[in-house]
Amino acid sequence: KSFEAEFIKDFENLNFCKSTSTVCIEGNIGSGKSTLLNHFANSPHVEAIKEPLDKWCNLQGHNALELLYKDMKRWSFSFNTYVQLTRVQMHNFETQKPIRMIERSLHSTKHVFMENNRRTGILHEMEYAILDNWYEWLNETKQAEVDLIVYVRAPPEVSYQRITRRDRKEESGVPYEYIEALHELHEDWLIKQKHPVPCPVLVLDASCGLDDLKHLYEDKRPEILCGYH
Ligand code: DGT
Repeated sequence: KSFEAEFIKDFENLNFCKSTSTVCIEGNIGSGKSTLLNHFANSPHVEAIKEPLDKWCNLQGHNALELLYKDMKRWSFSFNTYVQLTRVQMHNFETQKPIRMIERSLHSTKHVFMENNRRTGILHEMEYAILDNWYEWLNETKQAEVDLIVYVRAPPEVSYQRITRRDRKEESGVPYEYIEALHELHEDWLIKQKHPVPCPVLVLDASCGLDDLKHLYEDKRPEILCGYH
């Protein structure tokens, strides 16, 4: 009998795991994604998984993010290769909670960052092809599944102002034109849907101040948490 009870418990746990939804938070650099993640991080329903900036800034003693911005042409391929690995780890982070909330996804690495670097010639065609082959295979083998995208949408001027204000040392040389280009790529992907969008998109207007942002996130709690609140 106890075996039976254990079996039922395991089965319920299995179903519980399977019913975890992945919500990914997309938006430009400095748009307010971390504020959203922090806002919901304490909810009992949410496993909040931030971008592993610490790993990107200390990869066996190397600051990959800093190297990227110092010389994109030299480092974009290696940086994006490593980012792809850490993204897949985020998508597949095991949790018993019903919502796995992740900051960005494998899909924005492809449709925003890789696309930008392809267009500007920062990535060689062959480097792009290698990253793209990885992306396609990871996608086909269902290692980057997403149930909802929350697009934290801010004008590029607002994102740029926030980046300047927070003064992350690695981003000190990021030009406004880069933020503008990333904004257009988010718009092409998530609003104009010029590239495949893997799930429904909830668009949030994040052009307000940071305090108002928190109110906005609170108002949208039921949608963001797929009904759990
Ligand atoms: P937030 O909270 O909206 O201000 O977001 P951030 O700026 O903390 O986070 P995010 O994802 O926009 O970017 C952190 C840094 O990493 C930023 O300098 C851009 C860079 N980054 C993030 N993902 C990728 C990627 O897939 N490829 C490349 N090349 N860079 C990336």
